Amino acid sequence: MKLNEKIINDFNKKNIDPHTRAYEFIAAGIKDVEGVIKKLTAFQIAIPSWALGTGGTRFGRFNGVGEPGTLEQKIEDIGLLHSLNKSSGAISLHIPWDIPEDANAIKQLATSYGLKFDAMNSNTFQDQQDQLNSYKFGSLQHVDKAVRRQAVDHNIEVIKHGEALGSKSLTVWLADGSSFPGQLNFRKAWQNTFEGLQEIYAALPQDWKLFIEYKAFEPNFYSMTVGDWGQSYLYTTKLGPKAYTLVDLGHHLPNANIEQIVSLLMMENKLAGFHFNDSKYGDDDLTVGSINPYQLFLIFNELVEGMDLKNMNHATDLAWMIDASHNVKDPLEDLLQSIQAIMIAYAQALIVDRNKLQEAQQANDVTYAQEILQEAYRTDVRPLVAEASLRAGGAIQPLQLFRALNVREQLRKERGQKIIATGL
Ligand SMILES: [Mn+2]
Repeated sequence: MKLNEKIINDFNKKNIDPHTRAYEFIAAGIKDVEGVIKKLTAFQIAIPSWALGTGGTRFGRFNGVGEPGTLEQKIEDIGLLHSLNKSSGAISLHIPWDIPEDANAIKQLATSYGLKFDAMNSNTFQDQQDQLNSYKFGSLQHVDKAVRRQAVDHNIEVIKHGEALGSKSLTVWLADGSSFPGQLNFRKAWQNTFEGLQEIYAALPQDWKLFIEYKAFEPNFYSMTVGDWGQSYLYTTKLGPKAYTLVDLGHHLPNANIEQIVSLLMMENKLAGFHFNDSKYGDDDLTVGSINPYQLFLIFNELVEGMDLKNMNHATDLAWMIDASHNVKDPLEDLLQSIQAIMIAYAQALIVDRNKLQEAQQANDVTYAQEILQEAYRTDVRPLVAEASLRAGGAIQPLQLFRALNVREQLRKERGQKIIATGL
């Protein structure tokens, strides 16, 4: 399903008056509102191919309807999201779930929707059909060299698929670890993993980056071989300048200070970027901003401060992606909500008065420092996000338009009731 400009323009025309009133009200109080809008317009968040279908839990999965059954349909869905909000102009693929039969045709299709290929993702956490060796006891960490070889070769194959599509990075997330004390020699597991990562790193094209994602627990429950940012940082530092640490918001132990982690990784030029989601208890993969929007704002506050300090391009110098799972909501509606939440947190971070914050910090004025952050956080910046979308050709209210057009019903008619998208 493709939206034409007229549908979006008609919708915007109908809703323009209240928007203009709200926008002018907030714009009057912001120093460089045009600069803020420009940055919001440039900011793009990649959608992973596996987030377009209904996710499951280990207890069950309740099918959605009209889900994308092919890579082409996944691209079509992200194209639809992008036409609605103009902020989701990239797709992140997962191998082997998304192996393109004809890379050029897939590339052309994505370009026709204005989409780029973000990081490629390898999969050594499941066994595929006809796979020679099992990953039951890990992949790169495995005690058996043949399993490690297979995992390294798979990652190199993923790089090749990515090269054909114009991707520039590989994300490695390992489920490796142990579930019981005594199961694993930690040092040997670390060394084996490092050796594998070195081989993968050596296979990177000149202009590629390697992202090492960490996770505190699950599927292994006693130890994870890349369990926290320290372990990831150890790998990425030893590997070299093309290796970076990737932060997934749901991959920490409860109450971890993620904004501090982000700040320090940026200080060391080792932050790859983000997998956005939200959580209350663990790796819940909930809609971004649905549980803890203040944390999301504080993270963006550190990101903006750190990126500006290093003269980085907010939109392109770090990798931005959603990594969520949708068990009870329509995946596309959920993604629209997530993107909106990210844009809101980013806009709030952009309007923090950094000079005043620095003054307050230098003066040990704790109350005022806190006030400055909360002033930005408590500002309703939704009209700024809507204005950015409007100027880029998107909808003022993407979710409302999605509903008004009855998109899911259209997709059900086109694709059918029981298509199961590949993914988790
Ligand atoms: Mn992730």
